[in-house]
Amino acid sequence: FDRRDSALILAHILFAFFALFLGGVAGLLQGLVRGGQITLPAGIGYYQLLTAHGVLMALVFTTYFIIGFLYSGVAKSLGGQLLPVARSLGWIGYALMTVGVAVGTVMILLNKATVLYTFYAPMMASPWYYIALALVVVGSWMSGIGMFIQLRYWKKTNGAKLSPLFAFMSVATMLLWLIATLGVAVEVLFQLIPWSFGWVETINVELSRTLFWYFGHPLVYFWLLPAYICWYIVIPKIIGAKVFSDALARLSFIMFLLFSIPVGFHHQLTEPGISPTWKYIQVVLTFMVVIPSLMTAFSLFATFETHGRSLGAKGLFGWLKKLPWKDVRFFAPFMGMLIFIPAGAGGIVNASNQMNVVIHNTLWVTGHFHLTVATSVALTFFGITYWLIPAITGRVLTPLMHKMGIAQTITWLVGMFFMSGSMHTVGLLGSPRRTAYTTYQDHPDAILWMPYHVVMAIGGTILFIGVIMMIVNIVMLLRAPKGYTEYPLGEVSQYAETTPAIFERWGVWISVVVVLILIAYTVPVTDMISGSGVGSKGFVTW
Ligand code: HAS
Repeated sequence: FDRRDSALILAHILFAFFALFLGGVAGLLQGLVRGGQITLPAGIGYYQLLTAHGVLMALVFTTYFIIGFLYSGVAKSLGGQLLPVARSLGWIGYALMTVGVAVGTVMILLNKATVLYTFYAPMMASPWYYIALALVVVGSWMSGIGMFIQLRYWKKTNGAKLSPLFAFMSVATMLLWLIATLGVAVEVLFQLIPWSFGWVETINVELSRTLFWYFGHPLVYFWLLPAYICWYIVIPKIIGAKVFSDALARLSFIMFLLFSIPVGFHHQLTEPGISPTWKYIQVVLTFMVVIPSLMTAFSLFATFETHGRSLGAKGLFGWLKKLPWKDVRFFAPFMGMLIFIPAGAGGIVNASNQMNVVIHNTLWVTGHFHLTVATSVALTFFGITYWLIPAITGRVLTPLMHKMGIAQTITWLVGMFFMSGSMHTVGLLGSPRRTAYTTYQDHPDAILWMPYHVVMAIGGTILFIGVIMMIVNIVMLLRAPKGYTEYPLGEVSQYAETTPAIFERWGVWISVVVVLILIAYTVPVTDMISGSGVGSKGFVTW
């Protein structure tokens, strides 16, 4: 790696883990409060900590890590180093995001932005908090544009050649992010900022939630797709196999681009301000977005099985024995995959209208996203870190680091088993999410929930130990002996079909996604703006 590229990538990765540490402290404390184990000193509020935890973990850790990781793959696969303009855009993006994160965190610490990570109106934060969010979004756009420019240049110099898979996937991920963030940008710029400055007196709550979830669901795929890049391209190389199918991998990313955006209403199924017809349409599209994950599962099983059989594995699951269990680069992401099976099944429960009524706003949902983003995605990101840091800093990944990484992964899994397991269970018993410690005047139901909340706090404490272990591991990676670590990029199997050229026609896919968004949102949003929708007929809309 060019030293200037390494600096840009490392700056993103280290900032991501700094946020993980701060978010971990907030998470530990709020978990202990909710479990009734501690009371907070100095006027610090439960919801304030919950906001800090959600923002730092779900928004800051992920976004910095993803941009750093994607920049590394784009540099590696498109010419070996970044174009000066792409690198400069990366740094401009980093600076804007970091100013935004600093201002936003100060606002949360001052208790002027205690609005949780979804910042739903009519809860109001300081306008500076919303401006900070806008800076983070604009900063991330700069980095996305940097990656697009790098790919464009590569295409120009390489003619009709198929772009490298990593670059294709990175561009699809950043494109998804760009289209998705337009929704939250409109919400922040045209609704939240004017309202919080007092320039307008009222805010259309239903519209603001809709714009948020237009962004909020593709957001979860913005977290997931970089993990899929690792599963599709990096894992085959680490286990000594080939990428099962380039075409299948690209198709699944295109499907994410198409179907992850027009589905936000599945977060709003219980809201009376949207007609059932539009909810139904978006739920159908939600089930469409499950398909690329099923394709991914199929592709991964195919990779593992064909590779295992080529090494002589027998029986239905004999291939499991042929996997490199002692290699943390494999172990951590693989555990992420394994957990994604129940996590994804939980998502399908959520998306099913009748079952959503049971789980909505309960701790089940918190359990769901701690399995998806905080386990499948986070463990994959941790697994990437073990080779990425030494690869860009010219150091070796020592056998001791493999052991420490595996110990960290197991700690994480144990903590999450207790925490997310009890969240799912107590959610089904009706315990609401986003609620500080209360026994509801000793109501028998609430008393029944208490032991689960204590287990959640125990799981959260184990996870905090996992965060500390990860930070220690990073310090050790930075101090490892000088040497070489491979940047593992898999090659496509010789048996795979050739990839159709249409997969690279970005104009076609962007047009289709625009049409789908217009179909899914035009009528309900027009209703919300004009006040002629179901919400205007006497229902409360928040
Ligand atoms: Fe979700 C709520 C539906 C996936 C994150 N989700 C949330 C929230 C978050 C979140 C953060 O429909 C809370 C938002 C808030 O604060 O209110 N989700 C889904 C569906 C999927 C899904 C249908 N979610 C995710 C992912 C996330 C994430 C991924 C983060 C990264 N979710 C919902 C719904 C709600 C929701 C509703 C709203 C609930 C409410 O009412 O509030 C699907 O994409 C899932 C598809 C996944 C699969 C699994 C495929 C399995 C694979 C692994 C293969 C394993 C191998 C290893 C090969 C079908 C690819 C094998 C090894 C062996 C040894 C066997």
